[in-house]
Amino acid sequence: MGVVNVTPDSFSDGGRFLDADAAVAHGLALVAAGADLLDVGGESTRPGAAPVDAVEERRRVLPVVERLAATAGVPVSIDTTKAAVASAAIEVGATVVNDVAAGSDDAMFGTVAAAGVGYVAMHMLGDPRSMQDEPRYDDVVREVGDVLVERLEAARAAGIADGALAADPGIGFGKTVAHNLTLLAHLDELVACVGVPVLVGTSRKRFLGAVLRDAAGVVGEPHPEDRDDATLASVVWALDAGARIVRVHAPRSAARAVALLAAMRDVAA
Ligand code: PMM
Repeated sequence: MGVVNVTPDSFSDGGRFLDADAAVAHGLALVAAGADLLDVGGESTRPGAAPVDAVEERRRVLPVVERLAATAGVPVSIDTTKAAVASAAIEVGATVVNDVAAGSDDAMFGTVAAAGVGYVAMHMLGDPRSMQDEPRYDDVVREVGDVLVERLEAARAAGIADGALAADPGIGFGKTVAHNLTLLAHLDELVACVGVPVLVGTSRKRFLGAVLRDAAGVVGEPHPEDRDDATLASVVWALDAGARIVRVHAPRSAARAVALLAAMRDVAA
């Protein structure tokens, strides 16, 4: 899954693709680099980010979703927590809703069920304004798994087909560096627990910078765009643990890792 952020303030690429033409060109470049799915978002979820209203979010994303859905040749997902934005994006061609709030908008599950599109439920502790204020868990793997199972059950009860669902532990969303590493270390358990395809988004995130800060040959914390090699290591780990979708800013190396793992699995089978 390649990331197309149409936002002024995303942590890694904020402001670069705010113009629709630039966002569409970027989406097409991600497909050329190997993305099988494009995720278009119009509201930054970086820690402390200010919320965006539905009118502004639709203004940002709809032209991009419409043009990519018509021309990219891969499915387009809409990264939104708002049913009104999801519904408008579906009308112009989105076939997956990527919801980092996992149905906190009461109308979300009904909207997705009525449209018959795919749905990703992601775990977040709190909301982007407060999620990094000392997040606490007794057992992060079990608690994230329990919330996801409950959200998936609610989604099914609202009429979303089982085959349309995916789940995501929400790396960086209300988690410390240790929580993120623990979730990845035990990702195989989460995969077994949720029973639907798992999506993982580690790309360029701060926990990678925090780990690299102390690593050999690195001076200081690398900037987001200098975290792609660490992203690749986490992507390979996640895929090997059973993740089915990886959400990345630079899909070329991830697509090659997918191909290599598939070849090795064929031989191992
Ligand atoms: N991360 C971000 C945004 N949306 N969606 C899912 N399902 N999983 C994620 O980990 C995720 C997401 C934040 O990254 P960005 O600001 O670079 O898009």
